[in-house]
Amino acid sequence: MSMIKTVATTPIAGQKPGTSGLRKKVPVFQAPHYVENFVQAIFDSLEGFAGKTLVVGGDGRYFNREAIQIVLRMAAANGFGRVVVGRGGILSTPAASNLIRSLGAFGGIVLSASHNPGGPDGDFGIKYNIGNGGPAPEKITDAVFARTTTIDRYLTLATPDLDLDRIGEVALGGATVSVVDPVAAYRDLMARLFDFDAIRALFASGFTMRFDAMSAVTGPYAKAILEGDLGAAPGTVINGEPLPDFGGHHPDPNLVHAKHLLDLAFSAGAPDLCAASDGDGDRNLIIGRNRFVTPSDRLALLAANAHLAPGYKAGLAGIARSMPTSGAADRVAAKLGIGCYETPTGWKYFGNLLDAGLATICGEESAGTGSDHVREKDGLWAVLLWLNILAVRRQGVDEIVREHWATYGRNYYSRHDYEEVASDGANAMMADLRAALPSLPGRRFGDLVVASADDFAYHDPVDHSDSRNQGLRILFADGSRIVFRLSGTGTAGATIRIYIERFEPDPARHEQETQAALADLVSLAGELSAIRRHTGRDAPTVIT
Ligand code: VG1
Ligand code: CO
Repeated sequence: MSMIKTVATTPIAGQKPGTSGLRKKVPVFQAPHYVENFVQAIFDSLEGFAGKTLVVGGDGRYFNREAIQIVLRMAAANGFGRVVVGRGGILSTPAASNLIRSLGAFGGIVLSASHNPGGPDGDFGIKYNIGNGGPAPEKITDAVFARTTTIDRYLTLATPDLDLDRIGEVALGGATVSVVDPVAAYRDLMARLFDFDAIRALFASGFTMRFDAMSAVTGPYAKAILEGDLGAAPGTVINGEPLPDFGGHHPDPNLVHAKHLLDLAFSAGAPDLCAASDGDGDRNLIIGRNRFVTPSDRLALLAANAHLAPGYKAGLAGIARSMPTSGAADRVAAKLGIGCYETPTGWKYFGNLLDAGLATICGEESAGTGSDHVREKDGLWAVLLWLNILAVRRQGVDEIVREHWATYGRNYYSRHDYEEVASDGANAMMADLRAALPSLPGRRFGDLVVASADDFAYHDPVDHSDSRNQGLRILFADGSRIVFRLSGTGTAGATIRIYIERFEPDPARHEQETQAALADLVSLAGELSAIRRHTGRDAPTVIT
């Protein structure tokens, strides 16, 4: 048995987990002791894992393999009994969540910066997930951060790198490392949730699809399930090999970075469905022929139709959405007579609601949708649920969306991001706006009258914890909203997100162009925040 090494270290600044773990540029993680400090801070913040199992895997981005070797040695040195790692160091975020749950593991470490670009100058990230398979709650991330500021040593082993490409078990110090097929357990889970026979019949009837894995982690999963199990034509999955730099692309399945799919979906001879997922496999993009479906509408549509899939045939216990996500899902919950929960941004806030059986389906406007099958959002799951619904309803995406709007009304929705602005300007803008909130209710701007304005705070109904300062909301009398938030996942400067929503009940007015439908709210958002003055920017960098 190899000797455990205790290495002296000193705190390194800036190891503060954000919305979804710690995210920084790759060179930051490559600095001496940086990864080790953060991983030891995680282990020092946990209790009772001696002899237990840890799941480890990542999205295959640059530095994934190096970081995993560090984590494996440290997990063994810190006393975990078993470490389960995906072959090649690969595990999509939802597959990691599933493995933690199905193995009854103590927790897991997921190496990913999600939809952020990869490569030597790209981003990297480390996230800790707890035994329910979900992201660590604030209580733990706060403890981890506190520990990074006092840490003075970490534990590791003096052992050579392990071969991560061969499935099997190998001893590492006092622990056993199991290298497992990253796809198998996830594929079995999907087969239990969805009617694979019905989806196979859909493809056999001539249904066509394009799934872009964006050279990121979902390639192996999508090929095995869509082309393998479900009989989609070879070539349905494009960019299906995970690459360390995602082929130089930005693995974010939005209208900017997946514009080629939008163009395809609106071209002559478009496939019936265009879909994509992000770097770590937890986001989804859904575009029907001539119909883009907004992420907020995706949540509402899946919630309204989930009962058509075997895994949800008993109906939903409730629906949860992040605060900035549109209210489209609330209308579905109201019609179904089930609970509806509004949480801060970030998947970690859904965990308690799912564990307590209060919610079955959750979603965020940032293109994450998921259910109680794991404790992360799940890109391929969302695509498969769409396929199951399409297989049962035998209607096109566009027709289903229009029927939905006719039934519930349409929530016009858009997010405007101002990326990499100077932090001082962004903070000053938010501070000014926060100070102005109490003066807004009752004020009239054209047709818009402010009903209320606040800084969103969340009281968790399960563990009774409180989270404050989760976004500035301005709510109007007609149900429209403007929300301002600073991103917690960026790695350079600050990113301001402005979320704009307007509800339109009249079916005769459901075919407006989105930005046109929201124009008055967009200009009011600019006016109230003085964003030009604070950031020097004339326009957002990304509109989704
Ligand atoms: C963004 C999204 C948020 C999402 C988070 C992680 O956070 O807005 O909805 O949960 O990314 O997504 P922020 O703080 O930058 O707005 V992923 O695909 O990284 O796991
Ligand atoms: Co992601």
